[in-house]
Amino acid sequence: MVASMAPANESPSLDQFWMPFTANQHFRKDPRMLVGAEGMYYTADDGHTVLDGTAGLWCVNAGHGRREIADAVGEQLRTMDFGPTFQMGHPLPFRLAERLSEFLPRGLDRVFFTNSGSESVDTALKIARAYQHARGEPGRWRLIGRERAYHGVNFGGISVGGIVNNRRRFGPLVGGVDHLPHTHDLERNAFSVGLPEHGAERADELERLVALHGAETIAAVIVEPIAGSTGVLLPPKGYLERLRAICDKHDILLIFDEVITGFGRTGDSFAADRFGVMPDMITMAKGMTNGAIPMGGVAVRREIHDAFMHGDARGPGIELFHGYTYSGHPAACAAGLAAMDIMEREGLFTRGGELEAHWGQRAHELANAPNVIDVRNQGLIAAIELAPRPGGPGERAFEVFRHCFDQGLLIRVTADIIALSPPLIVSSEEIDRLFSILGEALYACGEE
Ligand code: PXG
Repeated sequence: MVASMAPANESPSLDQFWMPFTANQHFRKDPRMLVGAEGMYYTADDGHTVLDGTAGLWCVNAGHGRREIADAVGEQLRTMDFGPTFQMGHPLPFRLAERLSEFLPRGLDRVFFTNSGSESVDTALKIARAYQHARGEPGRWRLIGRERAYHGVNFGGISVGGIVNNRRRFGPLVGGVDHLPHTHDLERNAFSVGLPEHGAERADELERLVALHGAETIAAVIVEPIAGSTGVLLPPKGYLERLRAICDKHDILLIFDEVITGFGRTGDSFAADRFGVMPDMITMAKGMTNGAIPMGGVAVRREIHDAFMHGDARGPGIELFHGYTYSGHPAACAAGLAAMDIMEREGLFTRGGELEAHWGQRAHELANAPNVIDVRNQGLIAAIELAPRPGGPGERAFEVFRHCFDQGLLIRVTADIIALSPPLIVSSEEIDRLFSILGEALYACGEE
């Protein structure tokens, strides 16, 4: 027998898999393994159940183990496992794009498929630059991102992103990029319920960048409506509106990265709807297939798409030289279609809004727990920010994470910020349970 063919129930070697965004050496000494998932719960390898406070990694919005998705994927793989989408077609991506357009903001109904959020971001940035060429403004190539932004890990995404660790060892990055300041302001906005009051004026920094670089050199601005990965940074009231107005004034495209905020997370289908601000493109992934099969996409305003569609429709000339082998993969599309059916049927696009008051109240009850310096919430998202331990940033939150896991709750931590984003099927009782375990953990880890 080949050595690697160990029986499935035997613990695997931890040596070969290079884990993403993980302290690999630390993990090997203290592994945390999940082996099953159903509804709101994971099962760990020692058999204990873990309430999923993070919808996996912000992706399992309709809860785990949805049979409908598994069946649709299985059936599709048996019918046609793979079909090319380069100069060929199969019905599923057409069907899924049409279905998505029912939930996307009006007018953003042309969809390019990718396999992840990172690919969606790089695709959107490329479409932005190519669009400026297509409409006769090739000088507009500059891309504006924002500090503390996460736009995935590909070169375009880390270039417009604003997380120093994601950038510092990978240079040189994509050229022609500048950044807006982030909007996180604990001095003025700590413990805001819902969107913070102060900071809309930070959008005016875009005017400064326009003055510095010239509007005629700027293709697009990309922001997360709510920055998720860097710890749930909410847009101050009026901020996104102002950004939209400045982009309009200078004819600059506005891209919302909705990889996290899409598919019901904020209490509406997309944050664009929740906040009533329409971007020109939306990047998406994660909840699109309920996390079951990797898939992403870029929704594009129709006029942007149409700007590429000139020329001779009878010829085989390619309008956009971009695409992935798996753009519109049949199994991913089948998962996406089934996920959209579930989301619609169970009212999950708006459930986050219905639960927001209870959710927010429970989150804010932790305001007085040890070391808590901020609590913030929106839709079914919350963050509890802790004061870093002097000399040991990130340690406190990681201890809380470890404690919660042992007590049967999965949370996400980034530096000393705890981020919460449960599946949208969560019940009121499960919300109470989640915050009760977290509260106990904050007290248990807060005694020093
Ligand atoms: N854009 C945004 C806004 C994201 O949040 C990506 C792009 C990249 O997606 P892919 O599919 O390439 O990973 C993301 C991903 C966390 C966490 O715990 C967040 C993400 C991924 C993993 C963990 O906050 N966001």
